[in-house]
Amino acid sequence: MLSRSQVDTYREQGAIVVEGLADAPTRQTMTQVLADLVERSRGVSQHDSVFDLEPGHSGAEPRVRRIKAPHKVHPVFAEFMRSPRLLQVLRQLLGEGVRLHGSKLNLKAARFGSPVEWHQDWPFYPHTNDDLLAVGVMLDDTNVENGAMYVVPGTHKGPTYDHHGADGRFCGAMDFEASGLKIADAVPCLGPAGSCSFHHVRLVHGSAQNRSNRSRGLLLYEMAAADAFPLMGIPDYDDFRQRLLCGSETIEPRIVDCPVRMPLPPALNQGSIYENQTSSNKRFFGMHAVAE
Ligand SMILES: O=C(O)CCC(=O)C(=O)O
Repeated sequence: MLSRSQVDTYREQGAIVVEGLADAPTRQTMTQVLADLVERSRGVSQHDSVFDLEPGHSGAEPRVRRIKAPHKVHPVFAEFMRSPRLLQVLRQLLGEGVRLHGSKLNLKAARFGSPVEWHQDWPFYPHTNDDLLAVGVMLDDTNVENGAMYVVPGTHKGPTYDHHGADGRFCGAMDFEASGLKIADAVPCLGPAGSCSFHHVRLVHGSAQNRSNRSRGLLLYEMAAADAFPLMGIPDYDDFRQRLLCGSETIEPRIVDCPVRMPLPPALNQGSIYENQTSSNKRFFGMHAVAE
């Protein structure tokens, strides 16, 4: 359960980190499942519905950037998102009804784990109201060296930035330098393994390449208030209903006036944020060679 001051910090700054939400057995199972999946990726040569591959991936040297929709890949990821401890926190931040929008697991492996360029999640999946957030379950001790996610506090109350690059297509990345935001205001979400970050859907965030010798797994669940309906539509209503984690179903969306930019025309490179961002013409973080 969050304290009053943690809830206030989330409302004012748009992000909090809560230590100890995922216990050691859960984390160890997740880490083992992940290692098994990376092993399985030896037989995969292209991005598919489970694997987003790092540049340089091969059967001999498997390099996985992301596991897509991990809650569909292994029960440990589906069980944690329904755990009473997590749901209690989510109810405090989003209200009684909470629905999973999606999940992903960004591996950020030691030495080569890719950066995620600055962005807001909101333009990827705008809804009728902005009571949405992402939970980031830290699978490893997370610090600046192994590629912690940075957030810019307060930006969840500001504009929705242009994520459309130079050619006018959605590219999932904003131009940080043009935004007027200051890098000195960005703060890392740090914590021991098992901590969870909670960041508002409109908060500006991003993370650098992992140039350290330690991995940085971040399991992300995108969560929405049950009365937030996706503006891009509901392709499968049964699936939508099954993703309700707590509270009651409603067909009456709550509509709130917030700045929206639709992810249209769609990104040239579909599949994941990493793929979307390859068409961005501005790189803040970029990839760096790391000496052996
Ligand atoms: O993995 C990270 O550091 C950031 C992830 C993120 O923002 C995303 O995947 O949308």
